Amino acid sequence: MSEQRRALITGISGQDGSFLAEFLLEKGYEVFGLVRRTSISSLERLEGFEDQVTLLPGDLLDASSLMSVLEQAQPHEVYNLAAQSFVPTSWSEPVSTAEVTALGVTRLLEAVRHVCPEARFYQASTSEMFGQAPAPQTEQTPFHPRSPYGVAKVYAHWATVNQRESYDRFAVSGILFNHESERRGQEFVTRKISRAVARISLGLQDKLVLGNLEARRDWGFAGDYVRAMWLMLQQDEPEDLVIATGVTHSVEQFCERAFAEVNLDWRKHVETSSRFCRPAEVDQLVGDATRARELLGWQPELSFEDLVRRMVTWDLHRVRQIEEQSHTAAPDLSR
Ligand code: NAP
Ligand code: F7E
Repeated sequence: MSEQRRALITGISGQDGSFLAEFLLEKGYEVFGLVRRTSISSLERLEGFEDQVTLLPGDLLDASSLMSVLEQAQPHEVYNLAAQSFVPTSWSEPVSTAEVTALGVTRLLEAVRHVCPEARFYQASTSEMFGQAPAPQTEQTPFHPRSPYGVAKVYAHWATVNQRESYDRFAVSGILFNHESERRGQEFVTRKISRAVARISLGLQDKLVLGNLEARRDWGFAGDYVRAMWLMLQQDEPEDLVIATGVTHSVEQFCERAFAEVNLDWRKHVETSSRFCRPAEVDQLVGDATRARELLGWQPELSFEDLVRRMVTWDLHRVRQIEEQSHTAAPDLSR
């Protein structure tokens, strides 16, 4: 019988980490996750399968913790999904973003090289590296990042390529376009909209304030994208690939579709404020994932319309649940 495959996921508590962990468990992997210490648990997204993964304490800021985690897990595959991933925060905290999202990758690459050099390495690169570059963007499109986050990711991307070229290692970078789900952080625009739509339709709020409604993104479903990450590490030769749907929509179109799910007119509820606009914007992203389709046989399964429906449906359910709990909570009679 062949040895059970072991995978280490950094960023396991995030949106993608949770989907990837579930995916790898279904494939029969032993899954390890690097988690940093937080004052309140950040493991909500692992609900239902937390006991099936081994969580190990560590931080991309701390090289010795990375060595220790790798020694314990002895992984065949390392998926580096950890990052400061919210673009606006990268302007308010550019140095800490670079420490985690850029230098953190060098710390991890070096730790893997010393502890388990045979492990295959996946780096979570992003369409934000293309920034201002004309669409559609392919593997050949030159990078022109528009935020400290994008700049940090370009460093991390080249650090990964350089390890492959310097040490003949299996290290790849997946250039993933925006992917969303009901597990998306609430500050990202899609989730901000789906949650507000649920609350507005249940009479809990009236307005949703957004920034630039004209920005266009190539939005896919996170569950489809983690499959591509895994496929990239199963190839004979390492290759960096663009993963995208090839379809782009504006923030306004996302609003229109999401409000339509609950039969509301988005124009009556959405306002804009410069508070949510960025010092430099990425106007339009559309990925061309032809190479991934050819090489991996990968293509997205969930359409834009189904993604919006899925997110709004889940938020309606969740908001109702929270409301019910707050009404049925037993009164505190102890004082
Ligand atoms: P996410 O939900 O923001 O998750 C980020 C993860 O990184 C969390 O688990 C977070 O842990 C962890 N983390 C942050 N700082 C860390 C540190 N110093 N040490 C260890 N862990 C740390 O992001 P996501 O949407 O799942 O994205 C996963 C990766 O793909 C990120 O690298 C992101 O930049 C990249 N990416 C995302 C997209 C997208 O559309 N989602 C597209 C392209 C690339 P806590 O729970 O403790 O905060
Ligand atoms: O913004 C516009 C905003 O924050 C999308 C991360 O996962 O994907 C994500 O980065 C667009 C931008 O995602 C609001 O200006 C308008 O044009 O949801 P977002 P992002 O910046 O594209 C990439 C691929 C990553 O790698 C990142 O880690 O929506 N927008 N009004 C708004 N955005 C937000 N957050 N909030 C607004 O009110």
